[in-house]
Amino acid sequence: MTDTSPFTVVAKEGPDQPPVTPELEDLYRGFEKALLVPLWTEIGGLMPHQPASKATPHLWEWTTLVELAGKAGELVPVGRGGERRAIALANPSLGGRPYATPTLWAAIQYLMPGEDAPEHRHTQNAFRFVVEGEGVWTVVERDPVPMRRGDFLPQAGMHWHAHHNAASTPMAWIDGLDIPFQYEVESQFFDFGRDTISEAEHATPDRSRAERLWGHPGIAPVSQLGSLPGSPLLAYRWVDTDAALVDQLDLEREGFPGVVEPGHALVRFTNPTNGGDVLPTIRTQFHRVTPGTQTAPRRETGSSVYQVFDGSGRVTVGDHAWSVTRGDLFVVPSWQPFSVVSQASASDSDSGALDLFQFSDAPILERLNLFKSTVEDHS
Ligand code: GTQ
Ligand code: FE2
Repeated sequence: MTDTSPFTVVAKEGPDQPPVTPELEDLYRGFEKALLVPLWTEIGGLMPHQPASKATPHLWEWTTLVELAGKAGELVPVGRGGERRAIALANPSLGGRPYATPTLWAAIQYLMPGEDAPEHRHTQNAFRFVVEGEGVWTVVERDPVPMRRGDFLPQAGMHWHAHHNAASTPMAWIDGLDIPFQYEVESQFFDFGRDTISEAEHATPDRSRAERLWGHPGIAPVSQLGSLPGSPLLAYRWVDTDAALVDQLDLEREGFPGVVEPGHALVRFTNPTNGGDVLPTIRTQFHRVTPGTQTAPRRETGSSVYQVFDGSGRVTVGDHAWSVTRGDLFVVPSWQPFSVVSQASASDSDSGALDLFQFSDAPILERLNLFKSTVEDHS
């Protein structure tokens, strides 16, 4: 490397490569000085024959996350500046960045009894998903929305939001955001809101105003019609998700279509204004795999993060495999084959099936005509 260049142009060996002469070396040093890289030399993995993700398949156990988040609850206050007691999953091969995948942020967030996370807004699209507990209300555009086990709560970019814990116990949940994607394309804006929300916003209604307006299946408020890029429905409740999955599997038993493959119900959370994904950059889905079922290995461009909501099983991603149980989170990098085996659970609190919450960057890839998926045969 020369004194001025941050990189080295390395001659490649091969029949179609020029002989490495002193003149060629001079040319390459000239490229370095001028900050130029010729395509015919060793650039390294820039145009692979198929996606070769930098991310590694990885599993984070929920028990570990909750234990560490609980300690943070005792030691680290939540307030302006830090903004959130959120602890991000850092993929082991993404250079120490707090990224679960090259595009997706996944974090456990934790609020102690009575605590408030201050109001702010940002271009990053976000959601919350609750695997256990209740007592926190997320306040989006001054609308308090209760959060309970199984609930999915999207919150599109640039909406003001704060959270408060009205219960006498701590609460943990997961956040998914497009932070790494927006960091990469440099599109972020962020504003502080009020340090403390009003007394009225500390209310603890059973349903949000958003649900009263938008939470009726197939029915929309006429004065609000028109396609919105993010879902105006701020909570998708567990009773509804569970009923959709139960019905899909019942229909399969009765011989009617619905399931994505035998023993595997799959539903997507959609935006009631246009039927598309709930967030412009993030797709969210829920899987139920009946005990004994093995899913066919599937590859997709783009990356996913999964959280086990219920049940237990064995997950295979590329050449990694793990036994998983409630709350565990794992990453499926681009184009890595992914399959699960649902195992009958010994725990009484589990329903028996393996329930998986999934989020991915599929809307980005689809919009750019880069989404591709294949299912492999298995027997
Ligand atoms: O709850 O507002 O995990 O702004 C990361 C950034 C949560 C939030 C995160 C955020 C939030
Ligand atoms: Fe936020």
